[in-house]
Formats: sequence, C-alpha cells, structure tokens
Amino acid sequence: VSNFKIIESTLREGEQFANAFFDTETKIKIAKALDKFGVDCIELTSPAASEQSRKDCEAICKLGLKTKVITHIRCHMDDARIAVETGVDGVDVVMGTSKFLREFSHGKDMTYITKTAIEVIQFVKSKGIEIRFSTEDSFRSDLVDLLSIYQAVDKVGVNRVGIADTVGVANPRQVYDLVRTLRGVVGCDIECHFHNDTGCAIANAYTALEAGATHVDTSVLGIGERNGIPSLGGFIARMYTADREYVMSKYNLKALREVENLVAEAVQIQVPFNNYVTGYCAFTHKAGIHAKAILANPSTYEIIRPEDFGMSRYVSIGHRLTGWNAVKSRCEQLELTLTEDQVKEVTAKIKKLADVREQTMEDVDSILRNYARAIENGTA
Ligand code: HCA
Ligand code: CU
Repeated sequence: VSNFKIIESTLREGEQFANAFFDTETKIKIAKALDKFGVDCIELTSPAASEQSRKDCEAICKLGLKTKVITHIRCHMDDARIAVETGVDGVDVVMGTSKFLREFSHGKDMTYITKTAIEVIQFVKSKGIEIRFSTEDSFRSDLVDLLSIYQAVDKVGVNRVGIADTVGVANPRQVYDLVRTLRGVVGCDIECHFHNDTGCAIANAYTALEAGATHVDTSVLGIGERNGIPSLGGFIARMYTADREYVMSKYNLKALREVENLVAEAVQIQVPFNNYVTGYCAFTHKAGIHAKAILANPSTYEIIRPEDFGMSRYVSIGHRLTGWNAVKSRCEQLELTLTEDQVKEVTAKIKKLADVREQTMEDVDSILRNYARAIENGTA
C-alpha cells in the first residue's frame, strides 16, 4: 500500500461543505498550506462553476507550488475547453449526474457517454494536460457497464480512472472487490473517492490501496458534501501506521495542525475533540493502568508518536481512576521528593477529592505541593 498519492480536495469537495465559502485569499492560503504539508495534488472547483472560480483557479496555478494543481469538471467539452486554459496540470472529469448514470446503467446512452468521454480525454491530452475519468455513484452502477467504459477510456490513454462512492454506501469488502476487478481490466492509475455517511471512508480508502488503487481523495478535516470524505489527517494516520518511514519521509507531518486550524477557521468550525492526531484528547491517557504503562513505554498504548506530528502526550491524573505511578511521575516533574508510601497516600487524597469533582492539573499540583510541604514541616 506504499507509494500511494493524495489528491487533496479541500478546495473542491471541501467547497461543497455546508459552511464553506472560500475567498481568493483563503484559497491561496489553504493551497500553500497543503503544499507545505506535501500533498501530491490539489483539486480545485471547476472553472466553469463561476467567473470567480475560474479566476481563483488561474491564480492558484500561478503560485508555482510543488504540488500538482488539478481541476474537476463535468464530462462536457464546454467545461474541458475552459479548464485547459487555466494553467492546470491535470483535469479530473466526472461523468454526468446520477440520473444520467442511472440511465447509463440501464444500458441507455452508453454509446453517447463513451463517445463524449473519449472526445474530452483526447482533447485534454492534446493540450499536454493529465486527465482522469471517473463515474459518479460507482457502487450503485452496473458492473459490466462500468468496466466497459473504463476499458474504453484506458484504451485511449486516460492517465487515471476513478471510482466514487458518492453516497457513502460501500463497505471495505465491496471496495476490495470492485478495485481488484478494475485493476484487472485497466493499466492506468486508479483514484478512489469515498463519502463518509456510514463511517467507512478511511477504511475504504485503505482497502482500495490494498486492492491496487494508486490515488486517494481527501479533504482537510474531512469536509465535503453532507458529512464529507476521508480527512487528510485521518487518512495520514492510517497510512503512518502502515508505513511510518515512507509517510514521514514524504509528508511534513508537523504541518498538519496548521492546515487544519486554517480550514477550521475558514469554515467556522472547531477541530473535533476526537479528531485523528490533533484532537485535544488524541494523546491523553487517563486510567491508572494506562498512565503507568505509558510512562514506562509509550508504545504500550500509543500507535502514533505524538512528537512526529509536533504534538505532545498528556497524562491526566486529577480523577478517580488515577494511579500512584502517574502521580509519582508528576511529583518528579515538580521536583517533590516523596517516598512510595507518601505518593500512595497523596494519590488516595486526590482520588477522594476527585470523587466529588474532577481536579484540574493546577488543583493536582497544589495538592501535591501542599502535601510535600506538610511532610517537610512534619505536619502531614
Ligand atoms: C459529487 C461528485 C463527486 C465526484 C467524485 C470524483 C462524488 O459532488 O457528487 O470526481 O471522483 O462524490 O461523486 O464528489
Ligand atoms: Cu464527492
């Protein structure tokens, strides 16, 4: 599954998120932050969508980013003619509407669709621009029809084909089967786009790579239509656990938080508390048993090293589940010298207080300091 590529679609799929309105300046900031993180491609809203969308697309192409700049259009010659004039490195074409696709699945318009797709592909390629051809709602389409159109576009030299789970209906096993089958009939790259309506988006993306896909679509914090697609951070977390060296050498992981904060602010949302890697509790350890093991060896309860992402771990001790090992570690940080029995005694005090209400870190520190002072003064 190594050697995958990320098509970062915050500036296309992400613009379809309910709260998203990106002005030119914001788009440029996001594009630069994604470039700094090191995504392989960024995908932009169709220049045919509006006059400003077209201008923004041109402006981003002129930034001289390392990442490839791709735009996303309908499978129409009208859109293709506009797209090739913007300066993009690539064009992602998606076929028709779902209604169109349904007709196609029933065997109607197959010839027409194939003909249009080939025309668009040949035109875009003739301009020296990369092209991908994808179908919308691939998992509810007729397999035979799908495979024959992919085969036809592969033959005329499309750079990538794409499958899209537009409605978030697919599960990993179905993804594996479809991508595996597709891998057998086309020689070009395969891109995958998964919606997260049922929480399978990241798992589906990973499985697609296992089955032979090459490119995965993401967006920052997963924003998109409805509840979105795989989040860049979540997908990266998944790939990091599969091949840490590769992911660390290819992407600037410490730049993740910055781009997430930027996008969160732009669309006026909070980074979720349980967000992958950067959520506020992503590296917080609480239960006494966990805290003890974490202090001895973080790998016991951490699959991701927080420092690789510029994050830090936190051992929570001001609660009734706390344990004396974690308290002892905090005493050491505060340079309070207590015996084991004393640490156990003060831990019991913390638990007793925490049974009434959670204690903050400051509360715990003052309990520890007061206890140590009392020991010193012989008044404990
Ligand atoms: C949509 C289009 C799309 C396209 C995906 C792709 C989808 O907004 O419906 O081009 O791969 O989910 O089908 O985002
Ligand atoms: Cu989509």
